[in-house]
Amino acid sequence: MTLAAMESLKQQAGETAAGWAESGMVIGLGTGSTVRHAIAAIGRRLAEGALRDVRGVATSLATERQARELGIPLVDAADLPSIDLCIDGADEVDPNLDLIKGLGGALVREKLVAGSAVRFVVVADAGKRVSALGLRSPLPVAVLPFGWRSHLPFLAELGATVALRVGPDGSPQLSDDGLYHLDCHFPRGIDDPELLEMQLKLRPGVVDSGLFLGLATDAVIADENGVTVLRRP
Ligand code: DER
Repeated sequence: MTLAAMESLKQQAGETAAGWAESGMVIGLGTGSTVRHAIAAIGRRLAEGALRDVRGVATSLATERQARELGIPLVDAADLPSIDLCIDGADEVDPNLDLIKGLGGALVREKLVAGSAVRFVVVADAGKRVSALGLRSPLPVAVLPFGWRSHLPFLAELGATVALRVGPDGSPQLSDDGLYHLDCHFPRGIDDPELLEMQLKLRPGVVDSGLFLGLATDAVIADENGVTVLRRP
């Protein structure tokens, strides 16, 4: 598939989800190349007057910048209110709408915002669909830089091959919250995502994992034949 064709799928998914935004809503704005299209469409609808009194909660500095450029009013994240609708991309989507997220580097904020939302809509191209989590994407785990190497034997014990995420200059990439990401490859996929999530969350120094289990209510998936809307079974 060409880059332009892929971009068009992302646009269709993003714009479909943006159509669910209603006046007066507080909307969680995810991070990534698919949800950018949803944010752009919300900005357009606001500018045209088709939407009013919408406030956004940005999940990253990049999203905050985009929203400000489009004139989407933002809520101070410190006052995180209950969110009517959250729209975000994903790295993997399984048949239960459980997700792997975090390759975009914003999983901690994304999970907090998605977890505060009444409705969490995932937007993705069909290439993100998997039969089981971990088959295609590594699982990002966000950790404090302090003592980060101490997690390597623990993660290896859980079956992961781990890569510290680095920037173009080879130095560790810091998230907006000053965290490192350990990208965990599970060669045969993740057997028991709930158990793995619990093991990760109990580990001191681990801030959060890219497993988004039971959070998504809907998914908008685009492929060459158009857009499919899925609801959590
Ligand atoms: O969760 C993430 O960090 C992902 O990267 C996700 O947002 C998907 O991004 P994409 O739409 O750019 O593939």
